Amino acid sequence: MRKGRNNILNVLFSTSVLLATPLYVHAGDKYGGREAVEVDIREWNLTLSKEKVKAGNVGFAVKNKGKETHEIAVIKLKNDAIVHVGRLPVDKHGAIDEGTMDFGEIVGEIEDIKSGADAKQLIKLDPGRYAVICNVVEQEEDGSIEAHYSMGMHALLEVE
Ligand SMILES: [Cu+2]
Repeated sequence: MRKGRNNILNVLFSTSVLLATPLYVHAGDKYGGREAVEVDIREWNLTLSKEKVKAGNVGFAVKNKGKETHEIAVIKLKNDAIVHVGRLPVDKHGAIDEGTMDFGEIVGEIEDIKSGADAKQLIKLDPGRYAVICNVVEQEEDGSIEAHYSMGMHALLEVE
C-alpha cells in the first residue's frame, strides 16, 4: 500500500515537470532545498511522501489533517540503532524522553501544529536513518495518558 502511494507520487512528480507546473518541487524550492518531503499527520499516523531523500537542506511541508494538535520531531538515529522506527525506547507513558534518549538526536522540530494547519521548515540532514515522529503527550478526560508516538505517529526517512 505504502509502495503504491509512492509510485503514484513519483508519476505526479514526473508529470508536473513535463507540464512545467512543478507543484511537488515547489515546497523544496521555496526553502532553497534540493529535496522536499510532504508530511501528513493525523490520528494516528504520520506519512511521508518519500522514504528516501538526498542529504542537504530538506524542506518539510507538514499538513495536519487530523482533529488534534500535533508536531513533528526529526531524529537522526545512531548507526547502530537498527531498530524499527516504531520500536524506539519509550517512557512509562509511551513517549520518547527527548532529554535522555541515547539512540539518536533531534535535528529538527516543528511544534504545536493545529488541526488543519500547514507548517514548513528547512532542515539540514546528513546521510543516515531518521525517525520522523509526533511526540505529543496528553491527558484525556478520563485521566489516561495518550502518547502520539505509541499510537502510531512515526515514519522512517532514509537520507543518502
Ligand atoms: Cu500527534
